[in-house]
Amino acid sequence: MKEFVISEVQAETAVLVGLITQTQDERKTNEYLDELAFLADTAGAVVVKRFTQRLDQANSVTYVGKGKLEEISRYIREEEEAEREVGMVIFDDELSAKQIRNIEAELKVKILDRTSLILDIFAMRAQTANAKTQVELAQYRYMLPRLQRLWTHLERQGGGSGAGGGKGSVGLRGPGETQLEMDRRIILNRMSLLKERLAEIDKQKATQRKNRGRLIRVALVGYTNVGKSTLMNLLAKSEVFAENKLFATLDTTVRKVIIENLPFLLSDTVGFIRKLPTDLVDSFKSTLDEVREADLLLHVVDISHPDFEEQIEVVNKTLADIGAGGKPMMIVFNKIDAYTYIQKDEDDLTPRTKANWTLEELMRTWMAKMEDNCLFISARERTHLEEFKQTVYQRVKELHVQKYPYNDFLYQNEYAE
Ligand SMILES: Nc1nc2c(ncn2[C@@H]2O[C@H](COP(=O)(O)OP(=O)(O)OP(=O)(O)O)[C@@H](O)[C@H]2O)c(=O)[nH]1
Ligand SMILES: [Mg+2]
Repeated sequence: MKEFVISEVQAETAVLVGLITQTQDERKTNEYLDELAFLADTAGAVVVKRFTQRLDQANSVTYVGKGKLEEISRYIREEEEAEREVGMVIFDDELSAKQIRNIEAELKVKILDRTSLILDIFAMRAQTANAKTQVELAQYRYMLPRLQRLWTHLERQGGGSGAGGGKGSVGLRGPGETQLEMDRRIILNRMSLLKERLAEIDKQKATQRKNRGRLIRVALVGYTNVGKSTLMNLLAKSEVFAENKLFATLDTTVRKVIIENLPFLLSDTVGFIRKLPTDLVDSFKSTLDEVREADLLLHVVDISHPDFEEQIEVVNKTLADIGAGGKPMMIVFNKIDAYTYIQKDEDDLTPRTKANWTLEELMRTWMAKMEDNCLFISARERTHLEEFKQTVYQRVKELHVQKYPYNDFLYQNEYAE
């Protein structure tokens, strides 16, 4: 009879706020807010309203202008009167302690920004000791300069349920009350303890990696939700958690994969996203070591996403930031089954844009650009999977022969030339 029970717990509602600036036009802002809504959804909140404002740059005191803040405040009060309480307001950019304090004083609801929302999802997703330690450290890094507001904030709202607990409400998951009642000094001590613990884990991981033998290491990298884990599951016959939520994978999984006679190591790792602060990326150092030490990167791209080209850039930039730029890389365009384009009428004389390109046109362009160093597949429909495997086989074999010239377990077979 379970289906007739109406849950008493209502999802928390969220209002999103973003800016249209000189460097971020309206279309871009809307895309960012779509992504922010997806993040909110992943965290378990329902977006009920979006506010945007044109400003040259963010207001240093209140992020949006005074008038806009009042407009948001009015909206929240009206919703309250109609008994639709707004649970939180989420800002698309990282807010300073000052901005949070001022905005909270005016809006009187929970205030989150993109970073704290992502951290919240990370806390919810963290499974392994390594991931949990990394998330906790990242949360303290975020909190430390904002400690003042967290004190007052928590007195009113009550704490979360412990790092990685996964319970509690959006934005308050993570280090719980008792930990937050510590002063700055104690938090700093805690941070150095976490760092020591991570250094210990790093050492263990480095030893593990050394003991893996003479195998080529391939890493799946890419934007979040592009299908890395799905591909990993297909290749490694493993069971890595994959779903249509952001940051389904937080810790790295490494599997031994054998294509024909050739064994190699394949790792699946955390996805990247826009506006991810560098120090947050730094917190995931040991997770990202796998990427840093890989011999070959398979950069997975969701070709059905309208913004996939910007996502490619974000991933490339993040790779460079973590010191993994310049590695041998292949682009794997995934989700070709979901690719759509706008067909133009013959009498439509407006210039064609990329939105009008057929999959074939897009494929031709990218193959020219990447000098054939790219593939087009659908992990879901298993389209071109065999070609994909063959190409990976060839690339891994080349690298293997280069790196381990005296290894003799490779022998002729149908895949080899
Ligand atoms: N239409 C379509 N969907 C796909 C394809 N491959 C994966 N997906 C879906 O895309 C979503 C994300 O897949 P994941 O494998 O979890 O993606 P990921 O890159 O590991 O994501 P994170 O771990 O969150 O960074 C899931 O709902 C998959 O079912 C594909 O070829 N076509
Ligand atoms: Mg994944």
